[in-house]
Amino acid sequence: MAETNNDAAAAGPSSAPAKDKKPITIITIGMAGAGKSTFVQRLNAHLHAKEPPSPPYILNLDPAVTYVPYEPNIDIRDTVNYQEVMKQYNLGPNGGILTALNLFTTKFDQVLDLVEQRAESVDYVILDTPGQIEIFTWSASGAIITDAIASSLPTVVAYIIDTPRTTAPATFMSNMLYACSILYKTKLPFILVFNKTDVQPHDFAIEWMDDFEEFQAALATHSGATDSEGEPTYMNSLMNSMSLVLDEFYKNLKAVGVSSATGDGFDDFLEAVEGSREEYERDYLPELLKAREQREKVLREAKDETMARVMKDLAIDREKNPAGALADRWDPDDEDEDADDEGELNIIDRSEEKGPHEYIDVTRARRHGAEDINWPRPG
Ligand SMILES: Nc1nc2c(ncn2[C@@H]2O[C@H](COP(=O)(O)OP(=O)(O)OP(=O)(O)O)[C@@H](O)[C@H]2O)c(=O)[nH]1
Ligand SMILES: [Mg+2]
Repeated sequence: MAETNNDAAAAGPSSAPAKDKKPITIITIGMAGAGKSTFVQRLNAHLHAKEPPSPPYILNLDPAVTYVPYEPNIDIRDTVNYQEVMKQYNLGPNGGILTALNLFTTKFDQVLDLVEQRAESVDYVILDTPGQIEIFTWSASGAIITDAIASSLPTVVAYIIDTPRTTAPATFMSNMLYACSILYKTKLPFILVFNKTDVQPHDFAIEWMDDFEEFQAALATHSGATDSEGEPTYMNSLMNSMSLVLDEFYKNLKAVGVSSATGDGFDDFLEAVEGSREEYERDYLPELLKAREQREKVLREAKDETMARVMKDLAIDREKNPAGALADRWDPDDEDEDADDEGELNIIDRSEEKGPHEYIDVTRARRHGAEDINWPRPG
């Protein structure tokens, strides 16, 4: 059953008291099948059931999904037809999703306008991203969407993890490394959401994150930890060392366990989101403003420097050759017929070169009509 999120209920002025806080954006990211869409559905239901209800504003950014278990306020599928994009651009499924997302991103200013119009009446804006994680996390459009939204509203990344599928130490580590790469790429507040806790409780993960020795112990007992001579395998030593590095990364994160199936843990998740708002305002926002100011300063300086260099060059020229400077005036009467040819780039378009059958037949060339030469034939 789709959760209803109709416009009248969502964000109506009566549904939420006047508030001074901006809404917070939750970007759900996670491996294919981790439960992102189910998570968004459950979060939507949870927020509707709150006292007072707080219906969120939901964006579906997955162009290839056939069914979403909630009713999004903005759906990428209304703007781009992914099947058509595949056909038109001759693409496979991933290229199709990526191109559809790129096309949608070109209209993202309109999306932001719509979101900003609701800023007074909603507390949460939720983004559901495409199934293939890298399409969002490693594409220009994913970065543009993330930056655009994060520079206008407090934003947090909810990294959804398929807990039952991450119980093996090596899988756990690769999932955490992926999370780490997204954290460093977006620099946004980050919540690790261990989903599907109804199937597999997430305490093992919390233990491994709190104490790297626990993780190393799990690693040592896992099959394939030692080679035939009883020495730790190369992979095992590598993971051992990496667990020390990740220890630092875990300290900057919040981790919660939820079940999108039963609704367990969603209050904890919302609490972590509130903490992330503070983190955004404390860490991200000042950096964002600083980066913006820096960018403007660099542009201003580059412009001033270029102008100064041009003026200096001009002054040197005039000093060296005062007469030249006087003569160096543009005179419209002095225009040369051939002047246009000077400085012209001679780029050759090889596709326009003549083919063998198009060469002039010199045996038929005539300098004037009366000329009649008999070209001797060889032999
Ligand atoms: N038991 C259990 N199953 C879940 C939970 N969350 C999601 N699932 C199941 O996991 C599968 C994938 O869920 P989706 O929500 O489609 O996952 P997704 O990450 O959006 O998937 P893609 O967008 O296709 O990558 C579905 O069969 C869900 O029913 C949960 O908390 N518990
Ligand atoms: Mg999905």
